[in-house]
Amino acid sequence: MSAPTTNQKLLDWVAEIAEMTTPDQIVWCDGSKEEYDRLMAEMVESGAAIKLNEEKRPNSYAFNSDPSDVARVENRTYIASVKEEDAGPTNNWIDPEELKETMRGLYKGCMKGRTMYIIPFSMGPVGSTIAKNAIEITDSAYVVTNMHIMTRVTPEVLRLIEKEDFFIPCLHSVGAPLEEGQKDVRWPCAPIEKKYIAHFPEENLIWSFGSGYGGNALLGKKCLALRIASAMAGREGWMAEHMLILRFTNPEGKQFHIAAAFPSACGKTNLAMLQSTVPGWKVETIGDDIAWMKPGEDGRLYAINPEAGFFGVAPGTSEASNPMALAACSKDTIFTNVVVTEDNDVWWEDMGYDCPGGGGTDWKNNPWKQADGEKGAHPNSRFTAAAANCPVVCPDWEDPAGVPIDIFVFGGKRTSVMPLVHEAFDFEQGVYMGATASSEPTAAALDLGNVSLRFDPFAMTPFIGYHAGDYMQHWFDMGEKLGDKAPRVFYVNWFQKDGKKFLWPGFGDNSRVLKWMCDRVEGKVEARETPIGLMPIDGDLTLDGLDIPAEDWEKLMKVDNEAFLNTVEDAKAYLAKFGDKLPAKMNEQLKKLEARLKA
Ligand code: O2Y
Ligand code: MN
Repeated sequence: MSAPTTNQKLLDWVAEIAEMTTPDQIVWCDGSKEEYDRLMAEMVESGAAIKLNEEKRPNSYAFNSDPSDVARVENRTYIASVKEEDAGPTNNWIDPEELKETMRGLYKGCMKGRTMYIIPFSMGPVGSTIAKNAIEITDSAYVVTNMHIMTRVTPEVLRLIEKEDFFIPCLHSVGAPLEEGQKDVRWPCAPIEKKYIAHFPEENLIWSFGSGYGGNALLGKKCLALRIASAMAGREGWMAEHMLILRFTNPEGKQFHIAAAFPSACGKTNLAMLQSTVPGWKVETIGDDIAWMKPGEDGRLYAINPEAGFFGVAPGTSEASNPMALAACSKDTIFTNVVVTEDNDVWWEDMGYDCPGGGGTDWKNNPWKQADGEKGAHPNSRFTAAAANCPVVCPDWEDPAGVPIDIFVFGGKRTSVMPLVHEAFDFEQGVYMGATASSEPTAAALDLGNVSLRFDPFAMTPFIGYHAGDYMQHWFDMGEKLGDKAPRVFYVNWFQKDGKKFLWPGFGDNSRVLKWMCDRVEGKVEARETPIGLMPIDGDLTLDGLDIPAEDWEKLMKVDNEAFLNTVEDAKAYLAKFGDKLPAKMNEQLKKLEARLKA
């Protein structure tokens, strides 16, 4: 196949990688439906993919990964900056030259017996000034088909690369060469000690080896759109954040755009597709995971979703929790590590109904019966679904200009202490809130004696491609640049409990909290000052139709100064690890908060 580009940088890179990895053949991908169908047909033929029931789940496929390759591998993920101090305390660091030498050894001949696919893709609407063009080289057809859904794969990207002479190179191999006559396995990958997810931020370069799964292999997502992009954004004055983006429209048609960051298992995808329970208010989805944001000519912050699909967690997705995500994966979807039912549909735990027929084939590809009590789907099983198939996607979700962000929301999972919602007095306090977002330790962490809070600044801990202290400073700098056009900042906690009972109903009723935020932005409601921030005056956050006892509401809105001071102590201990890279403004915020709590 002749190369469909004249860009010498790209041609040289492809030649260098082909020489190192020695694939049997090279295929330049075009992102067409024909390409997708052909690769899927080949994978069904080889036994890697299962074609699902066309009547129940049109144009959809299921895959089972190797049991050792089921999630992102943070302990094998590296930020190989030239200087160790530039990676900071939240990242694994190896000297870039040393890492390249090790990885070159692994890449040598690693595509033998396989096809090398070259995927031109755009993160963001093609040609948007906020988007980036990239090339992923991979030896996995599963990766190619997932990239078709998660990114924009098109030869137009090659034209842009020719014009701009710039692309972000992403190299991926499953790390499992095939000897002459050797039969392939269903899910090739390398053992854990050979897996490397490597980022070279100064070179905008990604090298991934040994895993075929999700964020380790679909390199546009966490590797490019967060780790490399956050480093680029820090240098260039924009933002790459682990945030959903939604539009909330009031009955008069006024639109508010909200970007929200939550650690995993806080219902981010559910919030992005929320069904509002506030009469006349409507949520539409722009993205469920990542936001790229740049100041526009009017001085406001404009956001795009760099992705084109959702790589959502299947278990727990149900008509009750997220009907819109279910609808998005009703067709044209790739499922990974779910149960395939007897009639070739899919099922997972907490889908809202028992497995039809009582069983099927589990994520390990074994016969499985629900009644036996073992889980059928892996807890990190996924659906890869097109955003365009989500019934509540914004009609203009692909507007290359992006949407102006009015509100940032941060959150964590706390069963007490942190009230339902509070607003920052100003953007700088908002940065403090994002930087100290925290959750209570899981039962497993408690077992290990890890009793203090788990901090996850901006829900970005595993995704900041440089020093987290510099990243916090970048947030302050963006606030200064945006001035009075900066988004307002809020902190929410949906998870307060009384014993086993959640105090707040959550799900669609979270729209009530979002409405209060919008009313604040519009200046429709005042707020009461508390030591931690601004909070709703009773009656302003609508509870109509909810059955929340007065004492529960009191707990949801309570600020316990003593208890909050313990949170501040935990924050201080956590932030100490940033040393002199901790922005002075963070210390200022800590002091001010402490003083307000002690007053
Ligand atoms: O385990 C993986 O590879 C997927 S991780 C993921 C996928 C979609 C959205 N967010 C995440 C995450 O880890 O934040
Ligand atoms: Mn995520």
